[in-house]
Amino acid sequence: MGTHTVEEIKRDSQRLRGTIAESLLDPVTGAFPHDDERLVKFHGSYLQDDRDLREERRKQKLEPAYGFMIRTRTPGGVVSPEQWLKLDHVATTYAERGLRITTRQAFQFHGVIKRELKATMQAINAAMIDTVAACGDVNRGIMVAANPHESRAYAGIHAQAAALSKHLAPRSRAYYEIWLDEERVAGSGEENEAIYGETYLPRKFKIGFAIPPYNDIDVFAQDLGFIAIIEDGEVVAYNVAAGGGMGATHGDPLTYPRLGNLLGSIAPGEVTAITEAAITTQRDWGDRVLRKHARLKYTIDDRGVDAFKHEVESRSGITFAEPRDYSFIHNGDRFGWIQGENGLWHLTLRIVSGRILDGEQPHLSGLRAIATRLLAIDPATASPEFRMTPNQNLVIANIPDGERAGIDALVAAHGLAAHETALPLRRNAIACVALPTCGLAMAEAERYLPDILTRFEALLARHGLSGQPIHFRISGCPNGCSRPYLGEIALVGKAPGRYNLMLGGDHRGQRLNALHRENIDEAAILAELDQLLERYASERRDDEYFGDFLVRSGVVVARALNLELAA
Ligand code: SRM
Ligand code: SF4
Repeated sequence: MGTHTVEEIKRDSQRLRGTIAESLLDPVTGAFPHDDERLVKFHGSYLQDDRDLREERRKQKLEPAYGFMIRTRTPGGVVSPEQWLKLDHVATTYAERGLRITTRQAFQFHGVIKRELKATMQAINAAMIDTVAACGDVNRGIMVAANPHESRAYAGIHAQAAALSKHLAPRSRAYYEIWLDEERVAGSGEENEAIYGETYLPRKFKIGFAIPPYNDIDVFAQDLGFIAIIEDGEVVAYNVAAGGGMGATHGDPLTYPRLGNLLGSIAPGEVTAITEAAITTQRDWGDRVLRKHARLKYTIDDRGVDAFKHEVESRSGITFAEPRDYSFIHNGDRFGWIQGENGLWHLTLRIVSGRILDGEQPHLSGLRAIATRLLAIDPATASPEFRMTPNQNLVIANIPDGERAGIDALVAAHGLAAHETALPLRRNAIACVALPTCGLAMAEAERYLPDILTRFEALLARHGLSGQPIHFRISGCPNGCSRPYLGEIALVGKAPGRYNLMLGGDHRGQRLNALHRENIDEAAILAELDQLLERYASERRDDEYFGDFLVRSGVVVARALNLELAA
């Protein structure tokens, strides 16, 4: 029997069921058969194996050390203290390597064995969090700026994103039947996938809401990005951008990172209709033959921005207005305590690569202690919550003034104060997961980040640049999960210990960087940067960022956002 294509698997899956329930019961292997492996992604889980152990297991004639990754659907990355404690329990009971905050404000658990997969899904659900559509050819986790300041507008935008996430979730009951033992109700008509149809989307689809002047969500890297226009604390409109994406394949010019195009502005009440129109256009126009070419960015390049915009207008019955004025100042996080307009306080902590473990420092225990303390806050005074940021950091939000000292003490006692001690380079760096779990990794990223940063810091110190907030991003392969093509400096994995050196992104997420040196090792990377930092130290203008300097001085030709409007 030949391998089925993903389109066939989706079509024949009985609304994403396949034979997952049966495969779970097969005691012979820790894996899933091919088709179920594809389908389980729609339920928020990936089959992986520990790549550190692959060779040894092969020699011992054992099957690979299989484990499942599970990703939550948490719009805007918000969880309550109660939910935090339950997710901590899931991590310590079923997973390896703790809790992992992702670049799209979700949690991932790694290394869950097949025998415990169902119990883990149930434990996550007990926290009132599901994993439906966290992966797969559907709308993924919706991002929301982790804005600690604009509290009133933030609350409204978060509620809008959460409602949109629910609206765009598949109607299939497969998740509830397989993982939560819901009875199947035949012919109830509940499962009509009016938005997706029986083969869902050609590829994943990503949505994000930005709140200027911060572009922490990298709105131009989203398939569909909404930029909130706020007046007197209220959202009065959204600018809409479409066709962003990062993924590429080495050596394949058909694939490339791309910044979204600004289509125009809409009223806040028009978000759902515009989103549905964009998604159904991509459903009908997207490439269903070549998966590498199936993201919205390629559909838009193939058909033209104008054609896409007009189709969305015609399907939604909404005409885009001129975009409203906005400006971004940066795409990182603001660390430390910030007071919101509502008088409550928000503390942003630096979490390196989003990995929360009891390792060298007891970070998992520390956040457990903080969550427990937040539970004791009188709900009449505040509703504290955790907010994961798009840069893999963590906001402890909505804290009354009187609680700050207690939280600071817990932060200090558990080694969670890197936001105060780390240099800007280290505070802002992002790494994707890569080895040992990611099956696509060609080189290290998360595990290499601390060391490469130490070497970069030595270079910066040598040139008197230690305080410079240079944005550095590293990915273990060109798929771009850490959004590396927006970094001022980025390393994109090519082979073990070898990377493409990309240079010239900006600080606002509005300019793609460019390939500077291909397939080089650490020594060559450091030598190249040493030279460029020397020039930067002596030739830069006042307050000029490194990426801007590299572009101005012609070291790289980088592509800035095309702000020309579609007709
Ligand atoms: Fe990603 C695939 C991890 C954000 C582009 N991504 C993967 C997989 C599932 C590998 C696989 O297919 O077998 C990785 C699992 C690794 C592991 O062991 O956990 C993976 N992606 C991640 C996360 C966890 C990275 C992180 O360090 O935080 C992020 C989870 C986000 C979430 O919560 O939903 C993550 N991935 C992204 C982003 C960033 C974003 O969305 O803002 C991108 C670039 C934006 C984009 O989509 O264009 C991204 N991931 C990809 C791609 C390339 C897609 C493409 O269009 O070509 C793949 C490969 C694929 O889909 O075939 C991929
Ligand atoms: Fe894996 Fe590549 Fe994504 Fe990194 S960028 S998590 S190596 S798919």
